[in-house]
Amino acid sequence: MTQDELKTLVGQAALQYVVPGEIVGVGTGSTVNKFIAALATMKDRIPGAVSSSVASTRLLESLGIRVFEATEVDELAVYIDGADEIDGQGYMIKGGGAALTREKIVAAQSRRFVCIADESKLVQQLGRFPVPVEVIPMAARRIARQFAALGGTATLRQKDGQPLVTDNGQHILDVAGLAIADPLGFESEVNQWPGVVTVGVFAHQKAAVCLLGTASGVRTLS
Ligand code: ABF
Repeated sequence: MTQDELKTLVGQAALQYVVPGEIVGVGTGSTVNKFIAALATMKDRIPGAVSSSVASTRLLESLGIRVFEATEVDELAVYIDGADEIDGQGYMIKGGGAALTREKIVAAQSRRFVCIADESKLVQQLGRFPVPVEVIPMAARRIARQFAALGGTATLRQKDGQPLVTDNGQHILDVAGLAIADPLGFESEVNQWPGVVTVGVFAHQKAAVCLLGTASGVRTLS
């Protein structure tokens, strides 16, 4: 099976976690796009979705799925999103799609995080994928030096020759060279650095379930 077919497989498998009658939290990325396409087949059984990005909102609405603001909803039963890396405990690196801040907010609002990914995303230890960190621009250089002290190399993410600007008007550092042995501790520490908006390690908001697309079908890690 191609990677695209594996994404379709887990996107469809995630439908079983959607609670009829309840608003569903929806993430961002190419795997989630497959889930959104599958979700359209049951759109009459849910009131709608809370979305983590402008891109997902557009796709949801184009398929006739109503999108609610996060502020209109108290709690979500489930949040379904992809990852750049996930380990056997459900800890993840996210943010390759630049939507990490809203993703973490919607994840925190949800009782259950269901991660959907192809098997290439499963790792023993987080850190091979550069960790995205959304930062306030005026703090970016100092934060890069703080990562250097931890052995990481931070690069300001660019788009069309300019620093990428997130949906929240901030910048992103991609930090390579970190071997993250303690995801909870790492997330807590970096969260305290002034100017950090969101660190792309999701340990406090880890996945309760991961649907992993493999050549032999969907493997469920929980
Ligand atoms: C989002 O999309 C991100 O947090 C992660 O960066 C990315 C995964 O994208 P894809 O499914 O396209 O690999 O979930």
